Amino acid sequence: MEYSVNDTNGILPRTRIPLWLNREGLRLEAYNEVIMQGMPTPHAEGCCSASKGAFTRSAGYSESTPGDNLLELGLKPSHDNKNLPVAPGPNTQHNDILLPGGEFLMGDGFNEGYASDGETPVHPVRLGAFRIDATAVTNEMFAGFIKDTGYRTEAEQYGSSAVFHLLAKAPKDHIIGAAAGAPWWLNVKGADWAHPAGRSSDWKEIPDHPVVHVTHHDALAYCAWAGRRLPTEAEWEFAARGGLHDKRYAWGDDLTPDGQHRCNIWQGKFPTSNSQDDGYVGTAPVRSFPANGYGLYEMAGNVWEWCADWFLPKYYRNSPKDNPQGPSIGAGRVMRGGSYLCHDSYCNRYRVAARTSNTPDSSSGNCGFRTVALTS
Ligand SMILES: [Ca+2]
Ligand SMILES: [Ca+2]
Repeated sequence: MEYSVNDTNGILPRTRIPLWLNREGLRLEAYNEVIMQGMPTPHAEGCCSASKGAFTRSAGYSESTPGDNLLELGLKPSHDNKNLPVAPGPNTQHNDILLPGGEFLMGDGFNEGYASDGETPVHPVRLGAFRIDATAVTNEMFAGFIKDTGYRTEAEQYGSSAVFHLLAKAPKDHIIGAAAGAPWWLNVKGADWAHPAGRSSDWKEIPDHPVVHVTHHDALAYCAWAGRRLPTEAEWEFAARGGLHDKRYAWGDDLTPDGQHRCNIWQGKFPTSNSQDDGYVGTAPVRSFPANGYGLYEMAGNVWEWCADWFLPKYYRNSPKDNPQGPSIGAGRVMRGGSYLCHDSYCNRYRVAARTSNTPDSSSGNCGFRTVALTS
């Protein structure tokens, strides 16, 4: 069934629109005018993901509580995902790695982060042992969850999700808007985990790529089903550092040691020209790049990864030393590692200390997650 932009009002009442959309109306013209005539200067926010009021909200918005879908599954949405009921799926295979824990220095020791991200002060953190996935959760893994539960992701409920403009595979009239201030993000009807680039794409074409278009709520639902949890931000950074101390990246201080790409980010001129020197303009299959010292793949780049914590830029100023769990409140949930859209010129968040966030009901084509075992 085809829809035109004018039909949108007839479609949206049975969908939900993420909270980060606002009411300024559809902006298809933004796509036509800005994409075709040249992009505005990228800034440090819009490259990470489409959120924070990025898209426009259309008429027909229906208020409903994020997490409804969890309740339908019998899974209670929670600010503490460790409290979610354990309901292991029958075929979940998580190839995880036991990390010893211990004390490390968390935060940016190079003063290279964006001040608004709050990567400093560097502070000592002590963790117990934990088991973390070697890779991000893949499309095939997530499909097992969907098949077993019938869960509908929030992007499926909303009816659309954010796709980077060079990647969209959808009828033109599925492009229902572009993000204000970051028009390289298109709001694509029919984009969801199973259709990562839009309706004309299918996860089965890329089963070993990380799942994307999953909200924080969706990630928690998966974890509850799999009998696992999201890593805390501190666990994520400990894992990303791979046993190295005071290093910029998961493998050392040089972005491309010996001229070799160690992660999937952006080469070229963002957001219009990607030379794909690292081999990929969008997501890469997991295990495409060398593992870090702990045997963990793509901690940098490829897709952002949700963490359990709420995000507050000032959190490091007085966070506890032992096993910090994040602040009790925040505007969004922490995301770590950067994505295929990162480039040093505007978003160097593929460093191990880099952090950003998104609202827990936001989804995009460059954010997924990996999980941690409930017991080590
Ligand atoms: Ca790339
Ligand atoms: Ca990653």
